[in-house]
Amino acid sequence: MAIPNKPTGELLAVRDPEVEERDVDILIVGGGMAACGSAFEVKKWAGDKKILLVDKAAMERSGAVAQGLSAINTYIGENAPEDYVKMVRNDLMGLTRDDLVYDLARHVDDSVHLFEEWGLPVWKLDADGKNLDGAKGQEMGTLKSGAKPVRTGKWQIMINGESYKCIVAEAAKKALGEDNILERVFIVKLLLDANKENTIAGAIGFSVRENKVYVIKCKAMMVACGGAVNIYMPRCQGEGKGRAWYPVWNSGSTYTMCAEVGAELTMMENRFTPARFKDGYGPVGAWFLLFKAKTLNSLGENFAASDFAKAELEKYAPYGLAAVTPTCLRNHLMLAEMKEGRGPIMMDTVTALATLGETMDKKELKHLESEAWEDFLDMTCGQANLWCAQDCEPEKKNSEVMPTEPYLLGSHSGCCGIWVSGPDEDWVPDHYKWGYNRMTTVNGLFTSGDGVGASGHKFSSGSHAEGRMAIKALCKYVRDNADFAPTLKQSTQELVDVTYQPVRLYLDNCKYTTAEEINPNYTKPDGFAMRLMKATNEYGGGWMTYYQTSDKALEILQDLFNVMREDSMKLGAGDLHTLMRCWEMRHRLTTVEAHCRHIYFRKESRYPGFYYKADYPGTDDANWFCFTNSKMNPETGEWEMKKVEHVNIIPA
Ligand code: SFD
Ligand code: AMP
Repeated sequence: MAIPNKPTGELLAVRDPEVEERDVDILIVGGGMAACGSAFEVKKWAGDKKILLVDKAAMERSGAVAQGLSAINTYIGENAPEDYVKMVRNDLMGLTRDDLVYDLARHVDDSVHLFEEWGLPVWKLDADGKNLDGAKGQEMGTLKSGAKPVRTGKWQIMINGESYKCIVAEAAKKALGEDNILERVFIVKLLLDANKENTIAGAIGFSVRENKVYVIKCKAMMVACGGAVNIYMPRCQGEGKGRAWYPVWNSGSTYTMCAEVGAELTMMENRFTPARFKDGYGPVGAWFLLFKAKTLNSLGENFAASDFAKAELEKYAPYGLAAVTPTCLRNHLMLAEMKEGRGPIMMDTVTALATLGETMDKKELKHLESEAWEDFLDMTCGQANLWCAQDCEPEKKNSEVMPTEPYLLGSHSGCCGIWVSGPDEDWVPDHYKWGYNRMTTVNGLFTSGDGVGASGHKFSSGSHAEGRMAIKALCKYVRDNADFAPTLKQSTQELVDVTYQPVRLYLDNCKYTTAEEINPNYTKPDGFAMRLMKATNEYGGGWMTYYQTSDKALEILQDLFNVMREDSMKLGAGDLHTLMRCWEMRHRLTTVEAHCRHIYFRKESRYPGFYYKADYPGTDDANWFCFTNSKMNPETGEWEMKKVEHVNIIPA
């Protein structure tokens, strides 16, 4: 249960928090799309096992779908799962795990059907092929009963999704039971077992609503804390600070916490640098696919169709020119125009709406215009605010699009994450599977959604489905290891000391200065965030250098990371939200360090448009058509990197 907001403002932290110890069989960390999938599914397979879900926020509006969404980007429907596998692989420059992607494709639609059953309005086509949204769409019947969705692209369907997350969370909570859920509790570390090597045994966290630390023992765990945001300097500073495309509250906890207990990471060099409406971060998919808009350079040219663009694509496209250009290469074309001096790049909303309007009456045209607004109001309302503030009516004025700062994620158009077992089936290569679907290389530790690496394009629906698949395998693991009794290595007091270390440091020193944020003995997370993001932006291929870096720049960055790691132990917190921000910064630091270590290791530029290595321009299939995996030693903190063979299970 969430503890409600207090009207008294921020709660000051105390030196010695209350401690609550929990002993459960199954722990779900996170409350987003994947974790809601797990929560919905778990009781079917867990029997009488004790289950606990812990979310740092309130599930109703937590994670990436907090503001809602206006499309479900993965619905297989009439398509073949094999084609979905090929699309994902092509979009991610050839290197994805076909087993994971295929497995997702064969399950994802069931989640979409459930969303509709729970009340999510899905747009439908009427008998004349016209789009019906809202209640009118619902009157056409459900997808499961054969009604046709409004497809934008081959895989995407339109929804009225402002309340998408509320709907999905309600079902998850009902299935799991409120008593088995802790909200507003931030997990800081996972814990290994004292007796059984490389085996998960628990986690620690703290409440952001009361001075309380939770020490949780478990036999198995599913961690799905989303991707990583604010690891690179956002383009918006002062005036727009706090605005980002992906959810600002997802701080790399998935990757850092799993890496710290020794889980192998994969493809951490991959990032998503999305093209978005400038400053408001409005997504572009609906404009390209639903409204059939084109982007224009400053000369008014549809540059993506030029000979220059074709030549650039031929240089990099992994399987030759495909029906859909890989996302990074679409960015590459835009960046190439900008570097040639032909920016800014504009989304031609005016022509798109006028063209669609040619076959519409006045009422239909008005509806079309309101759909353009609703696309943002349903999922990125800041962009609609910006249009108002800038006096922009999209039918009269075009809007600028721009590649944003980089994000790390494994569920959208990116594929960084954790190396997991695929399904235990005979068509899956041996080095892709070790018994339990979606289990990491740590026994009993599972992940899904943004956590699973080397796949991608799962989006909201696929993350939910993957959470369901992972928890089913997890339940089997718990049954197969019924006699395992988790034992923590550290005492409860040691764990509390670790969690509240920033509070103790603050309380010991805050009286020394008059301004509490300036102190020789501690630093605050705000300043630390600026320092981290300045370093990654300048040396790690941020927007400042047009996403370009080099081994030399990355070596400088690694030195900066080393000093920041020492200084991260000097983060101080006088209240509970600052304590959370301290831990978020520690998680961000390790995650973005892993990202940069991987870019350093891979001696090529696999994802032009997402990042470039100036010293290794272009792709080098002969040496690098493989996965790159890394592992942090949980005792020493040292990293090891290796190449892992890639297999095309489904032929190109
Ligand atoms: O327009 C801790 N996404 C889209 N998906 C679609 O299907 N259609 C779209 O239209 C999509 N678009 C889009 C999308 C996201 C965003 C932000 C925008 C637009 C503006 C992507 C999906 O939303 C995304 O793929 C899934 O949500 C990923 O699911 P998951 O479960 O991997 O992550 P989550 O939902 O963000 O949840 C994370 C949870 O973890 C919690 N958490 N809890 C405890 N301790 C910690 N340390 C924690 N750290 C995090 C969070 O609170 C949250 O509950 S469009 O761009 O294409
Ligand atoms: P976005 O709004 O950019 O997050 O994209 C939403 C969906 O549309 C994702 O499935 C993208 O892969 C897809 N998409 C976005 N832009 C294009 C495009 N120009 N061509 C094809 N697919 C696209």
